[in-house]
Amino acid sequence: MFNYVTNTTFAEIADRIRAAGHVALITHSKPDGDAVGSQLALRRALSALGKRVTLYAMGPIERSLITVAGETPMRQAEDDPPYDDHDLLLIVDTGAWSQLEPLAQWIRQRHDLAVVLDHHVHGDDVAALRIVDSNAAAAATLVIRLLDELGYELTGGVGSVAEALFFALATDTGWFRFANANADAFALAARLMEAGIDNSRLYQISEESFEPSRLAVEARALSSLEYALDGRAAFQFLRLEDLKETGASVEELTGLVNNPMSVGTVRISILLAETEPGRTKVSFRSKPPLDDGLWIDVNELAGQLNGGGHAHAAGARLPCGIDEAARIVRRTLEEL
Ligand SMILES: [Mn+2]
Repeated sequence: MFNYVTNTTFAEIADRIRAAGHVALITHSKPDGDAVGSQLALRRALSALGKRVTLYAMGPIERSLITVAGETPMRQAEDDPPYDDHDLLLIVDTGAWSQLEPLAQWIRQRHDLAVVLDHHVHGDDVAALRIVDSNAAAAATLVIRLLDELGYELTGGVGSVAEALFFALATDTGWFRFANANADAFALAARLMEAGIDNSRLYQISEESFEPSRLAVEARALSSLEYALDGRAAFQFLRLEDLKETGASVEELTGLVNNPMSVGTVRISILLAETEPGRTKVSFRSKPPLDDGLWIDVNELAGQLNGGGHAHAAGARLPCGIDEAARIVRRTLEEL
């Protein structure tokens, strides 16, 4: 397997940025809050430093992310292919070809110009230079280190760099509840709040701005709940008709996998959603070990299904219907 480790320094990346004429900002398709927040922070900061920067997005973008983006321009890579004159590609929050698919071929031809900033355990040789820190709570904590290296002075307020970084950090740590919310994460949060961000505004944008269809599909997911392994595993199932009848989109399923974690016995929660006929999206969450030492590395579990993520939050996509997907996931879980 490719050795996905750091091979450069923030200082070297900062030099590359200083020397660059036109920077491309890239993240994984179907971006989450950390992905877009990290891109927005870089777009805003590098522009303020006088750089020409283009931010590319791929796949559907949740409405909350569009709200946070505000006036900052984002270019949909599928509709508007990248410019030809980029001399630096900054890829954040992923280093995996499977997550870069719409731009993968384009990036492959520019390997020497590409730089990755990532906090995932696994990745591919997508870039000549890379910083990988799986202890980082979010890609945003790597972005701030790069901005510090560039001497960027942090600004607050609506549409600011601090706001984008806070949104990234807060969403990737489940608003500072998950196991990845370490001391660095809280220290960065404090620094961003001192720069002047409205955290309750961001919370409302992220967690309290859904359509009624979200609650309707959440009710469906909860009513499908099944326990396994003596109550240690929780499964939720969303079928095609659940999405159709509630009018919920795939983006509205974000976070539903967390609900069963409120039950004490549950150590792993799994949500299976058939998003298209013959395609099932599987989300995994696990709790850090308590005294019993029992825990499941869901990154490893997802990896066996050609997916990935983090030790406590991961996902995979299976090219089959939900019943077959459920059989495969149960079998893989039991083997672990
Ligand atoms: Mn992330």
